Amino acid sequence: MKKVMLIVALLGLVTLGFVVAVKADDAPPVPIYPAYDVNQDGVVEMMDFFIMANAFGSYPGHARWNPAADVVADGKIEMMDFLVVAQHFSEKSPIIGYK
Ligand SMILES: [Ca+2]
Repeated sequence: MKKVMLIVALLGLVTLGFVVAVKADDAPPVPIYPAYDVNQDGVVEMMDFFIMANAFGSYPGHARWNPAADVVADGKIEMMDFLVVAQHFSEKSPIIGYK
């Protein structure tokens, strides 16, 4: 009887180890922030403006095009994108979903 209990206990540990190993491989969910948090880091700050400035005046296919900087999603990086980011400057971004 002790052998059976030992085998059951070992099988349980192996199963538990397998479950823990599978869970450890799961990547944590990545939060999604509003488009005005251009670099998606949870806060609207100067780095978002730097990214937008680098893409300013661009459009899809342009060498400096960065879709993340197209905050208003109209296919061009212009002042309106900056104005939206400016409206939220220094705010913490709310999480709107997960990848
Ligand atoms: Ca940011």
